[in-house]
Amino acid sequence: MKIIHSNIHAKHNPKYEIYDGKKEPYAEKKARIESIITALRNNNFNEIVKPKEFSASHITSLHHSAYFNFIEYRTRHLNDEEDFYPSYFIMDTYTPLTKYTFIAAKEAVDIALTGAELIKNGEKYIYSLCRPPGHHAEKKSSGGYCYFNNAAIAADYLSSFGKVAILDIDFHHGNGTQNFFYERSDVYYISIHADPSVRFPYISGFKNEMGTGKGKGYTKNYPLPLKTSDDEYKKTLLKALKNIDSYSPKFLLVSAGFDTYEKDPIGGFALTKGFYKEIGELISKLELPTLVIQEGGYHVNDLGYIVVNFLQGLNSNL
Ligand code: Q9C
Ligand code: ZN
Repeated sequence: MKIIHSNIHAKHNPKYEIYDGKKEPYAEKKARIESIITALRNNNFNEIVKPKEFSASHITSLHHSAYFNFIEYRTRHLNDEEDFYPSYFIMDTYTPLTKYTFIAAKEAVDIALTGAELIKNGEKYIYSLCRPPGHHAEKKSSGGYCYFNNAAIAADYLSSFGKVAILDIDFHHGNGTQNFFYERSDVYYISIHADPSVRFPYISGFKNEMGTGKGKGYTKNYPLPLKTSDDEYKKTLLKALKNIDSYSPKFLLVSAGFDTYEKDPIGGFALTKGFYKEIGELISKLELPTLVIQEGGYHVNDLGYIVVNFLQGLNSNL
């Protein structure tokens, strides 16, 4: 199984997120990716390859060009140590710009698109190790540590070659991804996440959001209460997998966040380390070409182990 990775992300290194007016240390740290890469190397995942460079038109066919230009040009003139909190094009105060945010966010999109192209060309499983994450990024706003929507851009690319299902298993609802495809039937968005009335993003991910117009019925949300256990989560996952199977997509994209882990510092579910292998196995039963895109997951020490478990579960079907 090929893993798409580069080191550019490490240059994007904000110091703080602002929550309720208070500065807190930035949870979406570069050490997350270092934990994952170390665990992959220690467990014989050795096919780690660099991304190709894709045209920015893949980004601007989903994101507004004024938003894209703003991220590119506004970051150019920042100093090395400067964190800039924009007053435009943002949905929250967790997502500052640094001098290197644009290049890191563009690289994360290239990592996702490189994976998508390999899947299009016949690979069964690819893991795109994106950072910064993407699923909260909307047409014209950043939010929740996300700038460009890696998963949505990859899904849009794949949709030219067949129907795509996106299974979003991050702890938080992927408001950005949902919005991009809310009126489309060629990309089915399905998410399992914490009840948005008590957790970020607060504005979307409720059960009654099911798509509109041509997209009616092609968005599905499974909000779950805090403290959800392995068993309860599994019941919901099985329903979601059944929904995906009935849609008969050509490709599956998994927006893989691991902040559902019981010890995650910003999550709130009770999933245990070992359960991620089973999640991978259950997904592999769909027998679909599957692009795994990295989203959240903030327990730096255990993150690598969790990802390895998940990918081993997915691979168990090969
Ligand atoms: N001070 C992703 O998982 N809320 N984004 C943090 C803690 C922001 C999560 C509050 C959560 C954003 C990709
Ligand atoms: Zn998350």
